[in-house]
Amino acid sequence: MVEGKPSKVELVKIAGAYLKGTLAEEVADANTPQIGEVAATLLKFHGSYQQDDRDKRQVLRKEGKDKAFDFMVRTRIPGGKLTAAQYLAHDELARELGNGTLRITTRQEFQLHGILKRDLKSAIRRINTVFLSTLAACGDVERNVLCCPAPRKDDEIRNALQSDCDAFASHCAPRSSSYFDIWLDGERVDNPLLPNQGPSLVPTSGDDPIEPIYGKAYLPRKFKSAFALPEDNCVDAFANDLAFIGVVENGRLIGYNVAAGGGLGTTPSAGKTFPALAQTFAFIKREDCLRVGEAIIKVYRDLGNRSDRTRARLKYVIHDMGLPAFRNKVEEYLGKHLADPKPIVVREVDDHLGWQSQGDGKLWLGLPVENGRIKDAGALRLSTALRSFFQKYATPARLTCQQSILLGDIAASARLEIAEHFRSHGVALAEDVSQARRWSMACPAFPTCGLAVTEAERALPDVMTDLEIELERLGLADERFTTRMTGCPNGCARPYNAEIGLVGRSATRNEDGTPGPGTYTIFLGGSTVGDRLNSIFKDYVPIDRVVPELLPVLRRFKEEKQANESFGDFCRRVGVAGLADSSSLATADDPQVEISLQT
Ligand code: SRM
Ligand code: SF4
Repeated sequence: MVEGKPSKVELVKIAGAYLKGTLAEEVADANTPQIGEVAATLLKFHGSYQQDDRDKRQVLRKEGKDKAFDFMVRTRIPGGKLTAAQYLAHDELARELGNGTLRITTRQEFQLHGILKRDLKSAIRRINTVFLSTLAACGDVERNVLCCPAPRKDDEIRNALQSDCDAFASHCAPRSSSYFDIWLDGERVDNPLLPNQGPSLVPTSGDDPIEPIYGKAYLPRKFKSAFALPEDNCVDAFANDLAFIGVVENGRLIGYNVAAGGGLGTTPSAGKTFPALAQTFAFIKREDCLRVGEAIIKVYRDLGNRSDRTRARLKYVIHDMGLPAFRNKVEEYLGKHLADPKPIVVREVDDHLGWQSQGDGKLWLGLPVENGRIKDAGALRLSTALRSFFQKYATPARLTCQQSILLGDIAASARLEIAEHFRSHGVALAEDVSQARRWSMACPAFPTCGLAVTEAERALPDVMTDLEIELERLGLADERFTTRMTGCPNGCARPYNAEIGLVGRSATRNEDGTPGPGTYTIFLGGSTVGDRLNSIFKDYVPIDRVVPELLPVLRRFKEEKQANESFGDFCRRVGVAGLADSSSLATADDPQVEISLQT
């Protein structure tokens, strides 16, 4: 354990007496639109962040007014599994209490934005009435547990994977009663996602009677887990603190290779921080999943850095002590030896979009949702289309880690009608979207995220339009590669293992004082399956220069790529230094490249 003065957040957690603090009183106080810093820290564990509208910040400041405070509310949805009623409840909340939009996150959850303090309790309560929960969607605990969401009814392996995910999520949910006391007036909704009150499976002397897994100070920082299959790493397992990679023998899921220590957040100015991918260190049987997961969480609980939050993730524990010593520690907590990992390779990723067979005679439709934002805007009426779809068909759905939605249980006879329904609302189906856009993602950034330095969600669509034009011209429109943009280095859209990562670098301002698009670091050379970090190609690139900077590299890829070589693999083979010379391949008939060579 790293010795040192506990950070402010550690003191808040201890004083908060199991996530209670003065949260209930501050939320109920009708005299202010915001809550204090201490209560806001505890609120995160309950699934909500206090934010303010950053588009309005500058103007309000000039007028001598306070920030326009509101709240983001995140719903925990293990494996992204939803019913139609749960979807419709969120849709209603977004329109009645939020900013009218709903956001699918990179971790299979929903976020509501723009909830006012006076509506916060009602929003959280209403989410619970449809048997979902916001508890532990944020905060220093196990977050939403990811799982391949494909609703294949005839696939025993996926069904087993999804059921292990559900059990793990329930086992790791915090057990204190504060959540129910504050938001549900003490009532415990009969919710399958709420904490399993069973005993600790790996008891340690440090166990707390109320929170046996976490203890009174909870974890040093957030903790993220995922369940994946080698042939389908759609959850981006290696970006997680803990990854269970399914091992299949004779058509049965017999267990998991366990990987630990993934995490992408970094502060470029602090050399001690870095993105890392999870490293595989053991094989476990399926039945040991909860015990091993709990042991790993407890090792982290006890050894994680509680004085410096920038170095508090599990990846730093493993980096500092080494993987073999970490494995020994986990074995010590478990009280038994772990087997070596099986020789399996994570080799593919499926976004599950388009029309697909469920294996029970029905279909699912995987609908791409650009950057996860469900909204009505101009000709796009996605929000209306999804609402009327769920009202009419009442089918279940799944959220993906690529910020999209799978609509399940569709009769083959309804296929044409449903395709027409979405298209008539301006919604593109998977086959209408370019490969480049389909495999792109952006985090929310402005105006909601308090940490954003640049645009992301609002900027990426135009970048993709420019990129699509160039890819078409180069004859590369069918290439599949991942492009991920974030508004700061925290990595919420997982840019550091993408084939093209665009990470917000420095802020700019528009003429009216609102935040401008900013400049970006371009990273190249991650892999499609997410098992490799990328490298910096160019830094401080203004948004309108992103595509011109990429163009010479794409041209060279077109000329020099080897058979079946992906864009990420090509960039890795040539190396960023070699790629930087690619501009010599630019031609004069390329107007964008001319500009880039002139300046
Ligand atoms: Fe994230 C903080 C949004 C996935 C790494 N993330 C935030 C906050 C809460 C900003 C804040 O602290 O004030 C953002 C809220 C913005 C808003 O307005 O909604 C935010 N993160 C998101 C989401 C919504 C992005 C998205 O495009 O979907 C994702 C929500 C996932 C969920 O449902 O739980 C989201 N965040 C991620 C991921 C990707 C993942 O987990 O697969 C990462 C990288 C993996 C990792 O954890 O390292 C990620 N978010 C961070 C970090 C950096 C953590 C670190 O170790 O340094 C922060 C900053 C922090 O925690 O202090 C952060
Ligand atoms: Fe906010 Fe940065 Fe995360 Fe984007 S990457 S949501 S800007 S914290």
